[in-house]
Amino acid sequence: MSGTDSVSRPPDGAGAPGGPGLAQVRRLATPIPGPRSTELAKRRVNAVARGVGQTLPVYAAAAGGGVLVDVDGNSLIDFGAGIAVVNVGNSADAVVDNLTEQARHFTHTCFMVTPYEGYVAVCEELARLTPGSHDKRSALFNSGAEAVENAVKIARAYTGRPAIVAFTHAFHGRTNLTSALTAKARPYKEGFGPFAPEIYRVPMAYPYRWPGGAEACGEQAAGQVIDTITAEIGAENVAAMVIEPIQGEGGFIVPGAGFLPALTEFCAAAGIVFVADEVQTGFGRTGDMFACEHEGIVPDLIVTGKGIAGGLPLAGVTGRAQIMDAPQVGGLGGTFGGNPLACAAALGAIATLERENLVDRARLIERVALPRLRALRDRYPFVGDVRGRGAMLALELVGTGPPTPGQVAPPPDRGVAVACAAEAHRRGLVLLTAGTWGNVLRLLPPLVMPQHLLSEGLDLLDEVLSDIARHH
Ligand code: PLZ
Repeated sequence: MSGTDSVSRPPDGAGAPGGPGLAQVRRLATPIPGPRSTELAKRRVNAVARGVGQTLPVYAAAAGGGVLVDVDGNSLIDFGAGIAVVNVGNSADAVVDNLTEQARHFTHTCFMVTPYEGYVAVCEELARLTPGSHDKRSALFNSGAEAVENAVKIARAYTGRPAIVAFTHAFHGRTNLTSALTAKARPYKEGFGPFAPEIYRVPMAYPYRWPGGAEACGEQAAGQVIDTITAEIGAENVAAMVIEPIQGEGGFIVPGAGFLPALTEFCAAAGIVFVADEVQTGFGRTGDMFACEHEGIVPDLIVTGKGIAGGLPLAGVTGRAQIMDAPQVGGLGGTFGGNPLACAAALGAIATLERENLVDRARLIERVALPRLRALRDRYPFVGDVRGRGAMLALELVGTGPPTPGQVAPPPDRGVAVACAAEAHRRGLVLLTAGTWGNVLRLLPPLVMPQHLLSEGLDLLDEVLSDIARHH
């Protein structure tokens, strides 16, 4: 049921088409959700499996810059960027131009059948942009999860070892192997097992909730990780350690100082492939091109996705040539991996990131937003922690009671996070939650978001928290 009577076109004046030219204003034309979104939600119930979640009940019609316009003509401030994907904004000019140009020439040949330049060019860009000056190779895939799986395959092929080490609060995807790497049971794992074997979980250095305190967190957690690997798993059995340099879905956890360097040093000495999952943190999001740079660490393999291609499905594994070249010829691939349209979009997105200095823009977003978030923490007792880097910032919301046994911080309060997000949505602010306990509000604006929208979004967040505080 599409065509001329489609409800997916915004009403006149709603601002379509999208892209950077879209009016950069918040505007509520109807209650959220409006009638057209409500109509689509009814169709959805009978067509889409209920297991596929949704954050906001509004249906998108156009997006660009810092706004998302729905089918009822509401223009919302976008603090989500499609979960850290449209760092360069929706329908960025260079992405659209490259995409349409490529679409006119060919849409698919399969890189494993007859290769094409775009794939090679993206791999060259990945070698140039990722940390480390060593000789690198890349392989391209369709999703972050698929790329993480391939990083594990590559590390096993290289080391001949079975075990993989992952962390508490980790998220690496929803396929069987990556579900095994992912920490949180509900909604990701419950009912979906059994999961892939030989996955071992060790503690993430989570400063806010570390029993020994934030100061000691990095060093103590690294000590525990190394001891567990050495004494219980056996370092000689471990192919790879897979870690997000700043955890995303787990709650924007920035590991305690010294944690990541201690782990890379240990892995290098033990012959363990250190895999940085930069799917959420990559491409300028944290104020560096990659989050590892801030720590001064050079991963053996780096997994990218999300922000790489301005919204087209593309992901990659990049790393040391001798590790990447360990799998036999034909051992890596897939029908669509490194699709020509996605590669063309990626080259446009990367050019945009560099031309518009969007890595610096992420730092500017931090400079503007972080002090305001800290002021919220000082004002509202249910804001327990403020953290993050660049345009990847979060508030951890907590109850006011005593810490749960074994915890140093107050108990997580998912209810208040859900209430804040829902209230933000009603006011026209796309705001996402995260966290093992679902109690984290996360800010992931497109890096191109204009200053006035960033400020207005922060004002709205403040209003929301003060409203919630009154009823709390
Ligand atoms: N690694 C660090 O953040 C995806 C997941 C959304 P895919 N994060 C958003 C959801 O609820 O499924 C992610 C990530 C990190 C891997 C992935 C997986 O990337 O492209 O979603 O497969």
